[in-house]
Order: sequence, then C-alpha cells, then structure tokens
Amino acid sequence: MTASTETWHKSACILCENNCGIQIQTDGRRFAKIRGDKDHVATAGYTCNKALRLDHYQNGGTRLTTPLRREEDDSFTPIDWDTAIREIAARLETVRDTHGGESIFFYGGGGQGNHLGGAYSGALLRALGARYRSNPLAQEKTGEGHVDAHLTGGHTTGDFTRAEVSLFLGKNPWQSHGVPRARTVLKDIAKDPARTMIVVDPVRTETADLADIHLQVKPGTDAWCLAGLLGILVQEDLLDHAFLAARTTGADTVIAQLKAVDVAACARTCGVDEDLLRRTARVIGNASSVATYEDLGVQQGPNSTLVSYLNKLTWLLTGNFAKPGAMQPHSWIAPLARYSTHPRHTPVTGARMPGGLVPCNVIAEEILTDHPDRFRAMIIESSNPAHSLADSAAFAKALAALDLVVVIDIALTETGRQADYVLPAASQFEKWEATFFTFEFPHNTFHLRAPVLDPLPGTLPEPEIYARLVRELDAVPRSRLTALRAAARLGRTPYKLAFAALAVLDKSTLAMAPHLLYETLGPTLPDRARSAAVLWALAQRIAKEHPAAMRRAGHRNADALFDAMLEGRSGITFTEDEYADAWNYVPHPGHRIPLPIPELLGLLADLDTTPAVHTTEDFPIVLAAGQRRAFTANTIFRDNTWRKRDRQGTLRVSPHDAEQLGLSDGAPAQITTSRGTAQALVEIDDRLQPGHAALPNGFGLDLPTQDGGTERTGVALNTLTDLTWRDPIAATPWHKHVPARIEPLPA
Ligand SMILES: Nc1nc2c(c(=O)[nH]1)N[C@H]1C(S)=C(S)[C@@H](COP(=O)(O)OP(=O)(O)OC[C@H]3O[C@@H](n4cnc5c(=O)[nH]c(N)nc54)[C@H](O)[C@@H]3O)O[C@H]1N2
Ligand SMILES: Nc1nc2c(c(=O)[nH]1)N[C@H]1C(S)=C(S)[C@@H](COP(=O)(O)OP(=O)(O)OC[C@H]3O[C@@H](n4cnc5c(=O)[nH]c(N)nc54)[C@H](O)[C@@H]3O)O[C@H]1N2
Ligand code: SF4
Ligand SMILES: [Mo]
Repeated sequence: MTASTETWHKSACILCENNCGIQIQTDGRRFAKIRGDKDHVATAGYTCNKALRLDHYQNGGTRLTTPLRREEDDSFTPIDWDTAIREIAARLETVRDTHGGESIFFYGGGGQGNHLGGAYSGALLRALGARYRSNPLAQEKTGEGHVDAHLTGGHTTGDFTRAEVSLFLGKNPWQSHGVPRARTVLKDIAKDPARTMIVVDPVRTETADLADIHLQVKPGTDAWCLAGLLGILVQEDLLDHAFLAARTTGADTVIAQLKAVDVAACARTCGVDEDLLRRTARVIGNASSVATYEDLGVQQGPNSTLVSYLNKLTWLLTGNFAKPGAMQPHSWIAPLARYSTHPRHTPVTGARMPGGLVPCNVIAEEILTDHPDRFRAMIIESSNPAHSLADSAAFAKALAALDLVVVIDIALTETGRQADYVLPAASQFEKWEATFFTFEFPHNTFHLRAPVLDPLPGTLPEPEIYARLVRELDAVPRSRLTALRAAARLGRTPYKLAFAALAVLDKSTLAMAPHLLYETLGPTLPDRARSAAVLWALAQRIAKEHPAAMRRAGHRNADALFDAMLEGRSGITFTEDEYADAWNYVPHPGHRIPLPIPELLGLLADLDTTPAVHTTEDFPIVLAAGQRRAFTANTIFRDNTWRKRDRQGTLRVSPHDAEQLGLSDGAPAQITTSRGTAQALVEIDDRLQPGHAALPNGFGLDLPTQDGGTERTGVALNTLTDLTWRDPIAATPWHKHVPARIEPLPA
C-alpha cells in the first residue's frame, strides 16, 4: 500500500440532500475506500449503500476536460478556456444588447452536493441584467414553499428523532432519505412501542413495512385523504385550542369549513377504510408531538399545492409547531429560494413564480413563442434539464430555438449535447464545495468540504468560471477591486469596513458581492479556499440575524464563525436555537400564523367536484415515473456499472395487472403515454396496488459506447411526461401520476 492510500480525506456524499460525512482513501485519482465519518457533525458515521460507490461519479462515465463549441454542422470542436470565455461573453453581450438582459435565463446552480458555485452565479446574472432563473426545486418544492410563505413564513422540518407520531406523506425515506440517518431513525421508531409511524403511500414501501399505520391511498387522492383526516380532527374536536388561540389567526374560518367535510365520502374517494382514517386522526390528535414529511409522491401529483396546505394544517391545528418532536423552522446559511405571498410572474405565460423560480413546466412555453419577451439564451449549471424536465421533446425544441445555450457540467450530458458551448467543471471532490441544505433545529449544521484531489487538467471550479465571465464583461471598475484588495491585506476588520463603505457608495456592491469577495478576499484564504470567500458574507448575515444562536453554537462573532467553517473538516454547528426562538422565525404580525389561505380553501371547497381519476380507457394505468430505489441517484452517476442490482431499471407492476395485461416477470413491455412510448423489463411486485405501476428515476442516459456511439439503458422518463399535467398554482409536474398503457412485447 502506498502512503497516499493510508490517508483518509474527509468529505461528504453528494447523492442526496443529507450529504453524509464520509472519508475517502485515494489510490492515484481513484477512490480506493470510502467509509462514514464518525466525527461528522450531522451524520456521525452513517451512510447508505450508495456513498460507497462514489468512485463511479469521480472516475466513471464521461468527464469533460476541455471546453467545447458547437459548429455549423452540429459537431463539437474542443477550444481553449480563453477562447471559450471570450466568445461566450461576446455572445451574451449580443443577446443582452439586442433583446435585453432579461432574456437571458439561468437554470440550475447546484445539485444534491454542490451549491457553492451557484452562489457566484448571481454576480454574473447581475452583470448581464438577467432576472429570471430556475432549478429543480421548481418541479417539486415550490408549491410547498408557497404555502410556507403564507403560514409559518418559511421552511419547516420535522424532528423525527423525537416525534411521538411520524407521518410520511408520499415519501419513502428508507430509500430516498431526506431524514438524516434515515434507516437508523426509522428502525428506532419502529422498535419503540410508545411511538407511531404513519405512511400515506399507494405502494407498500420499505418504509410502510416499518409503519404502524399504512394508509394505502389510491394514487393521486391524497387531497381527499387529508381532507378526511382534518374533517375528523375538527368534528371529533381533537384540536389544540390553546395553541390556536395564542399562536394563530383565522382558525375559526378554517375550522368552519372543515366541519362541513364529508368524511365518509373522502374515505371512499381515497380508498382508505373510514375506521382506519378515524383511528389515524385520533392518533395524531392525541399525540404529544407530531412531525410530518411530504415529498414527491404528493408534490409531483394532482392537487399538490392543496395537499401541502392540508398537510400543514394537520400539524398546525394540533399545535405541533415549535416544540420537541414536532415541526420546526430553522436558520439558513443561505436560503435555497426566497418565497413571498405575492410571487412574481413569468414574462410570457404569466405563470406564478413561487420562490422567484420559473416553474419547470412552463420553460418550454416561455421560449417556443414569438412573444417579444421570450427567453433568448440559457445558462445551465449542474443540472440536466434535457433529461429531467417534463416532455424532453418540447424542451429539446426550446433549446434549439434559443440564440445561445451554455452548459457547465463535469460530463457531456443529454443537455450538453444540445448546447452551443459546454464548459467542463471540476468534480465535487476536486474543489471546495458545500450545500445550503441546512434544515436542522435547534442545532443547525453546515459542512464546507476541502478538495480531495486537484482538478482534472482542463477543468475549472464554477466560481472561477463565473469570475472569468464577469471579468471579460468588464462589469466591475478596477478601482473597486484595488481598494478592497488593499483592505483585505490589512485584515478582516478593515476589509469589513471597506466593504460596508463601498456598499453605501454604490448600491450594486451587494449584488456583485460574490464576485468582489472572490476577487479580493478569496486570494487571502488559506489552502487555496478562494471559493469559500462568499461564506464570509453569509457569516456576517448569520451574525446579524441570529447573534444569540450563533454564540450558543460557540462562535464569538462573524469572523470566528467564518474561520470555523474554513477549519471544520467534519462540519460545524452554526446556530443553536432555543424552542422559544422558533416563534421569531414567523414573520407575520405578532409572530402569529395566519391559517386561512383563501385560494386554497377554495380548492378544498371544490374537492367534491374535482376529478379524482385521471386515467382513461386508452391510458388506464397510473405510472409513477420516477421511483427512488436502492440503485438510483438522479443522473449524478453517468456509468451504469455503479448499480449492483436493477441495472435495467424495471417496470414494476402489480400481480393483478400483470395477469390482466398478460405481462410476465422479466419479459419486455411497452409503455405508452400521451407523449411517447418506451420499453422496459417487467418486475411483478406485490407492493403495488392494481392500476399502479412504477419506473425508477435516473435511467435512460445516453452513455458512450466503445465504437463512439451512444447507448441508452432503461427508460428516459421524460419522453413520457406531458407539460400540461401540472399543478394549477405552482405549475409543478405530475411525474408520479402519468396516465399510461402497458402492453406485453415479444421476448
Ligand atoms: N435512492 C435515491 N434517493 C434519492 C434520490 C434518488 O435518485 N435515489 N433522489 C433525491 C431527490 S432529488 C428527491 S427529491 C428525493 C425524493 O424522495 P421521495 O419523494 O421519497 O421519492 P419517490 O420514490 O419519488 O416518491 C416517494 C413515494 O411517493 C409514492 N407515491 C406515488 N404516488 C403517490 C400518491 O399519489 N400519493 C402518495 N401519498 N404517495 C405516492 C411512491 O410510491 C413513493 O414511495 O429523493 C432523494 N433521494
Ligand atoms: N419524470 C421524472 N422527472 C424528474 C423526477 C422524477 O421523479 N420523475 N425527479 C425530479 C427531481 S426531484 C429532481 S431533483 C431532478 C434532478 O434532475 P437534475 O436537476 O437534472 O439533476 P441531476 O440528475 O442530479 O443532474 C445533475 C447534473 O450535475 C452534473 N454535476 C455533478 N457534479 C457537478 C459539479 O460539480 N459541477 C457541475 N457543473 N455539474 C455537476 C451531473 O453530471 C449532472 O449532469 O429531476 C427531476 N425530474
Ligand atoms: S443518505 Fe446515502 S445517498 Fe444520501 S448522502 Fe447519505 S450516503 Fe449519500
Ligand atoms: Mo429532487
């Protein structure tokens, strides 16, 4: 064994939002061994099966090592970085000068493991006058964020380590995590007779196997299931009246409407036995603490924003906010999106933009039009929308209609292949990285990761790519940079004063702050941690907004916090709140939670006449297009061999449907939807109910073959999905509810 293989490098897994702390032993550029990091501040050594396969991310697949430019004949030419930056900046300027900066649209800015680069993208957009952006949140979480803005005023998470009752709604944490150390936490709940786990899922998932109560709803009927539960809570008076009186406003309006809910009818519509629904409501109403987690099963299905509202009413009407084991607000290193009760609208279709994000399902419509305000150029970073947005054919057409598409990725992806320029990024283990998935309360944690390897030759970290573009655009007067550099040499305090003075002098300072920090503070940071410069400003904000919580977490001031971030290889606690502090996060008058959201109460009132079934004679099956499984991880691995099982990505169908449709286990089947057809191998799975089928997410990538072509394994789900299947409020897609026809194919 060589010396290098004996060193364990601390880092984190980049495959889901939990970012478990890991340690990596390298052998040259390979990851020889990976294990959990016991010192990690949030995950304490825990990992799931997938982290151990991360060498397939770092070294598998198709890393890019040079910028590429598309030529007239659609081929790509490798070009050097200076040429790429010069040409891209010039073409962005042309788009701006011809159609206005607002026609330049940014998508992405980070995935499951990398948000540091995206933190610098704002300065580039500011330099261009761009105003519109989006990312995958706008195809899952924006409906929930919209509801949060009205109610608690911000994001909440459940305390599943302590909750007496844990409710998972369209969420399968055994496979998808989301709850830190999920499998340990789920097993602890299952073992403890004093605690109850409730799962609402049409599928008997691995999580449902551990649950005390499984409400096996018919797909897409959660709104009725929750309306029924709320109806029972109100009608059997299982509410926390003291909490409602002291902490909320408008409870009477909500209660009056829920009094009228026809519980028996709701139970029938969602296919859950009324007695079981009543027992469940009593368990929730009588518990000392309840925590809930809603995810894609409801957020990517019919009535999703309404369901988010009903979910939140369930724990609010029972007083489950701001106490141990319940729902909590939390601090942020940087908020993932800023929600307001009155979101902006998109320029062409006028769609609402919760969180300031263009809904993914309207992007193609914002481009494929002759409207003068249509988007003309797109910058895409750390995302593969040609594969992950609904209706890939429509998105491809939209990309082709743009004047300029720039993709920043580590690999040549389905999206990159349709770009005018592709810029190769250093991998997440080759640069300083972090995520802003900081969702915990009362101890909230953050992990800045140091590079494990040098960047692959030819690649650059995103902050450097954005800085080069801003420099080329000549967007910042040199005198500013000179002044700040001089201050940085004198120390952090003079630097802070200089920065503040500049901000008073020139309002654009704050908008360009990430770039200014990268250029002036960045070079002074130890271990070439230049990309961490933006964290200095974020630390200042924490110190201003959460001074007591920051000091309780052991940081004397903003600079001490910043130094702790730079030094804490296993992550740090950055705020330590007290339960009473939770109310300070509620931004409404008197820190009270206003319960009625008139628009959503309207949708609730309309449920009687809202269709609960979306299948037709032609498309009689509900296809869940995107099930998380043991060997799926979005499209982060571009190398099918990372999977130990399920390498084809089977189509799971119920025994009943298999029999009816003449499908046999392991045999091929054809799937047809309103948008396309695909083929997959059948897996008969008694976890599914009749009429429901599931395909895994993350398959169907076009991976290179030895002979220079490409090969696709498994179904590219979004060849099957339709842009019009979307929520009326947040326009989030119905990926989990795709009406489909399934037919056997000759083996
Ligand atoms: N292994 C693995 N883990 C991942 C990922 C991955 O690719 N692979 N991706 C990560 C990402 S980006 C995300 S957003 C999360 C998503 O995590 P989850 O939301 O947990 O993942 P899904 O499997 O898409 O959907 C959850 C459940 O919704 C159920 N469901 C389907 N239709 C309905 C319905 O009508 N009602 C209800 N109540 N439930 C329904 C499905 O049966 C499924 O069990 O996972 C993260 N973790
Ligand atoms: N039908 C259907 N569609 C879905 C879903 C579904 O369940 N069904 N799930 C949806 C959900 S919840 C999500 S979150 C999205 C996810 O879909 P995407 O936003 O497309 O995200 P990923 O598949 O994670 O792709 C991440 C990209 O980042 C690249 N990458 C990795 N590391 C780096 C890096 O350091 N720098 C740069 N620049 N690039 C890097 C990878 O090569 C990859 O191309 O898919 C959505 N689409
Ligand atoms: S739960 Fe698994 S996939 Fe998610 S970060 Fe941890 S090891 Fe990675
Ligand atoms: Mo996601």
